[in-house]
Amino acid sequence: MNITLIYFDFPFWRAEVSRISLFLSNTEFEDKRITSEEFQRVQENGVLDDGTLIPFHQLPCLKVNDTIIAQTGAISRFCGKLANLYPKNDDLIAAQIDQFIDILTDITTLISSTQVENRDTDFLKSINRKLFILNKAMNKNNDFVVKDYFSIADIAIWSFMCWLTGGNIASVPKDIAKNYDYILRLCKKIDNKDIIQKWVNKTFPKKYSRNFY
Ligand SMILES: N[C@@H](CCC(=O)N[C@@H](CS)C(=O)NCC(=O)O)C(=O)O
Repeated sequence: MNITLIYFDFPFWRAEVSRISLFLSNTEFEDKRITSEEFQRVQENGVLDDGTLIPFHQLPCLKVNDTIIAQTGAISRFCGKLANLYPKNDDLIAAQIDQFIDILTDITTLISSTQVENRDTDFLKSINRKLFILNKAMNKNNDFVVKDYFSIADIAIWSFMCWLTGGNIASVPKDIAKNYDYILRLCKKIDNKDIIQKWVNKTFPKKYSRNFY
């Protein structure tokens, strides 16, 4: 299989879940990172400068041989299966994993759809409400969010929280996770995995801080 993951040169969860799945599964892939200038053209025309079709004019996109796949969830599930981070034959586990990917999408949309100048205390309250709900929905007794199944949902939550606590989102304080025990516990666990450390050392920008501790 010839695989190319297309996104920006930034460790955002929408792409990281799939990049890490491919890395963890030892699947060779091209980690194609485009500039914001090229992305402006993609938004307009739906093609990369090299002619690759970007069907919904959005990123991430995955190219597998001659087939292009769009949408974070679809791409994550495909790559997750290659890494045994998503089940091939267990619909119930799969659905439980999906629900966590989907709530991260909801929170991401909540943030990205709010203009920086409109981020007041209600904005922060609504983010905290979502984190409170996510924390409450997490499994208290098991190692990972879905029972003992290490999955793309764990990597997605960790990566999402890297972004959320990184100090780069206007009006979101770095210590926003401090009251959410289960989220923090999971993030520390994922952060301490050798494979994650390897990936972080290999690809993360030096100044990209994570605040789980
Ligand atoms: N529903 C898409 C949303 C992806 C998305 O919003 N990507 C952003 C970059 S992080 C984007 O392409 N924004 C431009 C646009 O939506 O036109 C997914 O789940 O992948």
